[in-house]
Amino acid sequence: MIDIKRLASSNNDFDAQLTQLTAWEGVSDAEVNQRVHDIVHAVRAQGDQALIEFTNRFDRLQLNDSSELEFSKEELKSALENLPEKERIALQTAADRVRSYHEKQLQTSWDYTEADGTVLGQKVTPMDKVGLYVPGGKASYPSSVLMNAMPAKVAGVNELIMVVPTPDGEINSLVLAAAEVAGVDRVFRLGGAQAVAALAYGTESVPQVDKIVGPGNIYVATAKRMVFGVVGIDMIAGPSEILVVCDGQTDPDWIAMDLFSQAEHDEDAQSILIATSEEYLAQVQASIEKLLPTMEREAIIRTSLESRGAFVLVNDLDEACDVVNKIAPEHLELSVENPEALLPKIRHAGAIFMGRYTAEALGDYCAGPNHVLPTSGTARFSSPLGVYDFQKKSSIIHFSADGASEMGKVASVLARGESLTAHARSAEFRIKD
Ligand code: HSO
Ligand code: ZN
Repeated sequence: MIDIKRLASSNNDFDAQLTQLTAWEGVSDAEVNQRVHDIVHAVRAQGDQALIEFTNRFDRLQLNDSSELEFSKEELKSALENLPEKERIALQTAADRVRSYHEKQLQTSWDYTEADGTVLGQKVTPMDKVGLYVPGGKASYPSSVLMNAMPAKVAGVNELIMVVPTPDGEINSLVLAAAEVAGVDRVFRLGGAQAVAALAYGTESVPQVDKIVGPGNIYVATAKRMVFGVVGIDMIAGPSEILVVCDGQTDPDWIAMDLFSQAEHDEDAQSILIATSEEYLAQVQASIEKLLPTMEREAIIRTSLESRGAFVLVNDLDEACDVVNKIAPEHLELSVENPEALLPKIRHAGAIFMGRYTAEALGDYCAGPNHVLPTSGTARFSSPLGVYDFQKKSSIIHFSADGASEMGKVASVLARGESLTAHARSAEFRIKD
């Protein structure tokens, strides 16, 4: 028997229950903060030497000198060449699709000319250097290497530097192969807070980057927060989430497995099903009971479903959309006959999977859109990782003599209102009599 929370929109305290269900506290810990602080400072002060020592201490990897911090170009190439053909083709197919999708996101420079000849515009440029953190161990996902690296490459980032811990010298060869397919320029055997510090400040061997992206454990997340401002960072991701809205017509086994697919990421992941009938919820419950014992990650899925999962009963699909907007899920599956009819009502979701055939898992690997998505309700104000995260803009202002004269008068009035005389006179010098 698996015990999943039941909520119903007809309950008086439904909103409060929903808030409680989805509440997620990003962990922050004073002791971790102190340790990360010490590591970051050691890397700043001692560079490569500190990296070698921390890598020895935390990853049990003895490096003789700093040249061993980096994988060679040959190691990256052969990781890809030595993959079984099936895996190589799958990786390349996924990379091609992710690239094509992201090419559509490229933002370009623009300008316009006013009647007096003044030109205003925006110039778009890629970042010079970007760092990509890739976790080691159980969360070392080659698909995430593609999803983080490809938008940066499409944006035109000059140098993409990846760090990945290799505990006891071990590396997942698919991760290296994915780096090669995505066009990552350099890969270092580094992890934890020390890797983030190296990317943020640079060492003798590791180049200083402009932005650091990629998921990591609490040490990595804490280090990223600490160096924010020196470099840019992406969002700090919470546990994975899936919210399925179903009209009761999809095979309940499919829905059960879709819920498992995110629950298997970790115990804190959140899988929620919204449906319009009690009978259908009972069918999915039966599918879960039947399928759970067949899962390799049974224990993780069970803990996730029992601690954070839920079945939500609503009166109709309109109401389901209201609930979706309140939750603002990372992944939303609209497992209904006519998802287009619901789409206009959905305002907050990281990625929307339309119709019964669109399993969220396809989006994790090869649909094309990014799988790095806003979690924990942050889809209310943020977007999937994209090319735009690696492009920045400069404003372009080019006044004609007439334009400078006209706007000089406006600026002068406003500057004097702020008692900033130099501003006022600078503008006034350009006013024609
Ligand atoms: N669903 C995860 C990404 C992922 N899934 C990687 C499988 N591998 C993001 O929420
Ligand atoms: Zn996933």
